[in-house]
Amino acid sequence: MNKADYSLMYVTDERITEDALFFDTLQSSLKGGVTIVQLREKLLDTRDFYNRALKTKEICDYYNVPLIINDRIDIALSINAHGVHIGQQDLPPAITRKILGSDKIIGWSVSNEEQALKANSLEIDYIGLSPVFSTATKTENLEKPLGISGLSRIKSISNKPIICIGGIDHSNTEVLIENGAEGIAVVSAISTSEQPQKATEKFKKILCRIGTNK
Ligand code: TZP
Ligand code: MG
Repeated sequence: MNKADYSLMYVTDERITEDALFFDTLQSSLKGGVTIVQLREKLLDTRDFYNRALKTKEICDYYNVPLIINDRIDIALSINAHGVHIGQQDLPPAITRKILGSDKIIGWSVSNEEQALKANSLEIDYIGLSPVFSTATKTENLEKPLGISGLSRIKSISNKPIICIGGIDHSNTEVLIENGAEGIAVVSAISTSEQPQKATEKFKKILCRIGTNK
């Protein structure tokens, strides 16, 4: 059972290091209607990550939108986040489930068929399929873009909701949903927009039109 609406995930941009701008952009995405937020911080030390997570949780709670934390199970637990997003190099999903219990959301990054098949028997809530298109936002540990054909291949063998990430913008959202994605996860198309709220609203419109948005 889905623990959240995964249709439009805003993944925060670690390149926004200034707090004021970070929280402004977050609020705009929430006002625009993102359905879930993932706090992804690779550059902050633990205390700064924790402080940012605390405030992010407060803001997401105000908008009644679930918050998940990238990589850091300890930080997710310490702020009572809704869950985590973990990658292939993080703690194994089964261990993560043991630590977090059954109620929390666990998303797991998947880049190929082998990982997708493995995901089928794991207690995870969604797979984060990446990268679907080429992106400049993430450079480390990034496989070749899967494209629509890759999404279709994974969709045909997966029993988990698929959230696509990597290079997603307004022009390629529809084709992902049409080919089986449950949702999209977006960094730069929201965070680098001059008007993040409008950019989010435009995603919502597309999702509503094709019927994935509740
Ligand atoms: N994981 C796979 S691609 C990616 C992450 C975090 C970055 C996606 O960023 P953008 O700007 O939406 O392409
Ligand atoms: Mg990770």
